[in-house]
Amino acid sequence: MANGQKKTECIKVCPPFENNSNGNVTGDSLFEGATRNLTCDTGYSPRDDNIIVSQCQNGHWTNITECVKVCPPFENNSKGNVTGDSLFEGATRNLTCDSGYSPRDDKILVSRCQNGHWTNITECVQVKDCTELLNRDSTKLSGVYTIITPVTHTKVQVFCDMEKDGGGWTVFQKRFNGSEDFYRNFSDYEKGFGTVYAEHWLGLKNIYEMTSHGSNQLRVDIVRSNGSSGYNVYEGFSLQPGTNYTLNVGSRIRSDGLFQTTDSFSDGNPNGIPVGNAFSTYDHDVDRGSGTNCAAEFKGGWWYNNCYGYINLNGLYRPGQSGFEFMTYDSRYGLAASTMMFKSVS
Ligand SMILES: [Ca+2]
Repeated sequence: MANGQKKTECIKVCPPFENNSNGNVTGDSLFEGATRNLTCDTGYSPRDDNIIVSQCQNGHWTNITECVKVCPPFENNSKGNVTGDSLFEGATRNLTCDSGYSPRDDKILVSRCQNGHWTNITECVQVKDCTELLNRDSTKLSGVYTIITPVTHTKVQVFCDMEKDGGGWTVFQKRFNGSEDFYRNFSDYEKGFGTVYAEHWLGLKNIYEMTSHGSNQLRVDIVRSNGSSGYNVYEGFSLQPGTNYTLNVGSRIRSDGLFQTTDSFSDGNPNGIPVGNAFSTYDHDVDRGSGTNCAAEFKGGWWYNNCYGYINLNGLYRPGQSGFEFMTYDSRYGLAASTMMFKSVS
């Protein structure tokens, strides 16, 4: 038996393999180099997708992952989109919200599958104004955004000023070059006109809705034809429900660069203050002048009294010219620019 005489050596064998409780490990040999394959039960998947084979090395089994629960199919967010395919441990889901919606918690945009459960992912919620947008994401810049009005849930594009005076301001009137005609009928003033990228009026309906909850500040900025500027900030800004869009404005809380006499919203010429008045246009005369059509006479749409003191911000655009029918705020001289905007403070 010189031929075929074998000399057998003793080698370490691996211990019997412990079956995974939520799956099955196959393979018989316990010798060096033997392998074990992991198959997980339905509803379970390998914790580490890449480790499903174990090998017997020097008497030890190399790591084999355990079977863990797979995550349930992810419920798509109704106001956004959740992307990601795998349901395995460690899989991720990314949330993108539709226009007009924003993550409830701005910091949670990714969910991860852990032990059969998705970690928290935030939901998409409606954003009703620029203040909310900035509150959810303090890095937002000034520009055009889509919001959803809180009453009729209408998608509206707005210009947000995210820098001035703490930011979060929703602009509802902007004039700076006379490109947009502001001598318009009631329907136009109710629904809005112009473009948020340039001169515009946001619309009484939208302003009413967006200021109908909580407390809002009003800020008015003007620039005169000589380049000087000024502003007022008031508390308690809103429009009353109904078709008259009656103006509510509270106390002036900040002001700069304006003539002393020009707190015209509340304590100017008593026959001229706009607070408490309905909104009039030439075809919708609900002002306090019984014998006059203020909007027609002074060429604007406004909360005319009988008819106005100084403020005629939607009057004709004639910078530097003197006249009652011009776009004025603190004098009889036509302004070069104006911005009206509100901010939620509740
Ligand atoms: Ca009248």
